[in-house]
Amino acid sequence: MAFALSRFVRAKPVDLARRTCFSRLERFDVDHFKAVCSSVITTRAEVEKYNRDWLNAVEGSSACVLRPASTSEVSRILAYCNERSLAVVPQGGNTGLVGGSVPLFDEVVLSMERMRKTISIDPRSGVARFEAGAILEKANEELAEQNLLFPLDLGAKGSCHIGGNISTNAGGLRLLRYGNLHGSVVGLEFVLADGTVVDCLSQNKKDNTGVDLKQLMIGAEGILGVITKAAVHCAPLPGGKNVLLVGVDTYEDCVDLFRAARAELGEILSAFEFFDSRCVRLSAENLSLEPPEFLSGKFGVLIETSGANAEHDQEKLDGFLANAAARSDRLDGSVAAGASQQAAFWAFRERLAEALMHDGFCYKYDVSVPNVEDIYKVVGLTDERMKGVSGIKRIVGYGHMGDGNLHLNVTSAEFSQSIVQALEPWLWETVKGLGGSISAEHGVGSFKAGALHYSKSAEAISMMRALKNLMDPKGILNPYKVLPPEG
Ligand code: FAD
Ligand code: 2HG
Ligand code: ZN
Repeated sequence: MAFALSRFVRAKPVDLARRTCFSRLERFDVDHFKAVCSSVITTRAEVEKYNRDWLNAVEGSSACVLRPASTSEVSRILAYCNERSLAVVPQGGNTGLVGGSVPLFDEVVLSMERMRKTISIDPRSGVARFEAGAILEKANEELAEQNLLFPLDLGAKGSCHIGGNISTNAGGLRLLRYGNLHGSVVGLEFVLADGTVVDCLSQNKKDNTGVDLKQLMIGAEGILGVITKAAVHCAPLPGGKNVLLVGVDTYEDCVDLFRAARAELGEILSAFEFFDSRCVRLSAENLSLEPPEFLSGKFGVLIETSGANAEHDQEKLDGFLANAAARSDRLDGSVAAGASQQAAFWAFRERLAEALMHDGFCYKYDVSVPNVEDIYKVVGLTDERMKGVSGIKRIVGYGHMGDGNLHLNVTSAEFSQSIVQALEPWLWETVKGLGGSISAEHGVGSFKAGALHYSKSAEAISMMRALKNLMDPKGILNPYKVLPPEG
């Protein structure tokens, strides 16, 4: 079956060629899939959405989507693909932002969307088990009925899968409170490229029996195996929540506020997010979100507290606000009155990714630096760098301040290779110079595979390659992603 050229070439370097070691899909392959998998899609119109990523930056030309309903179906599919050397892209909710969840050429798509059950919730231990395709938001609603909370929240919650979250080691809006998934995932079941099912689905919070294999799968972006089930240690559902939105003049003011919030709000601080004044304008222009007066022309800071005792939290928050007012008269903001205003405040931060897409094309960068003071430097340096580059609509910066994580976004009406060339590898070098990482939380995917060496040593990359060869010797799982091309 011939494959068409991608319409969107952002992620695919012009010189990236389809690997000739992979077989092309034949009619008899589809017939075999129909015998081992309960849902096989091959009609062009239906396959289309699985070929295109959320950013509209990459479009593959797969002719076949497999939607297994059980681990044994996944196992039989992979055993066959391995035998036939057919390349496979595992796909969750397809909300990934690094061109990792869609084919680049004609890879078969293995969508986990029909494996979406909550298997069990244990309200005593807080451990819940899910199939990999469980949707984050839906899982959280079921957990809330048992007074539990999934230890991850992000803007894509309505579509992303728990298996996708784990495969990208997603960070999200409350990492500073609940830590990352390497800590809260207690067990996984996964399937290797040759169809072997590896059962590490422990429900124990502590389990030091040998090498912790599940950790290899967390953040592996589908290159080492397919996650089919997960056991996650969930947090108690907080009894009360406060959301505070503040406008400040400078980035340094954001840092000062962050330091004070950490010290004075302590264990009840559940989010500390910042966004620059350009983001406020972006939300107004592209989403018609009318900003409160105190955000106009300012950096926005969103602070969330949550805890078991609403009265105690309120007391702490009042103390923090009184101290903040005494320290600075340049601070203005508001505490949300009730759930609907809390959601409205969150929208200024949570809907930025969506807002950017209305500009046309979005060049999305997700970097981290060790020192919180340095986060916004990257935006200033980018402004300088991009002066004179034509076609740019806007450059904005926002992120998860508590995690040293900047989301730097540049937009233009249409994709432009010269904008990419002005940004890369310059940005990777800049971030490396600050001691940071070229991917804080979105992963590497196909966008950053060639830049991995900016954040990982040659020895580390060769160990990653050795693991890949061990777990997927024919390289059929998510080829062209994460690892740089050999040589
Ligand atoms: P997909 O996009 O389908 O896949 C992502 C990667 O995981 C791919 O490489 C895929 O091959 C692999 N994969 C998926 N499922 C499996 C599986 N079962 N087994 C093996 N490999 C698999 N990320 C953050 O870290 N923090 C945020 O705050 C955040 N906010 C976001 C907000 C929006 C609006 C959007 C669109 C994205 C956001 N993201 C964020 C990106 C984030 O990576 C994803 O939203 C999410 O974690 C991916 O889940 P998914 O199910 O959509 O996976
Ligand atoms: C967020 O924090 C997501 O909102 C998306 O990680 C980041 O849009 C982005 O760049
Ligand atoms: Zn983020």
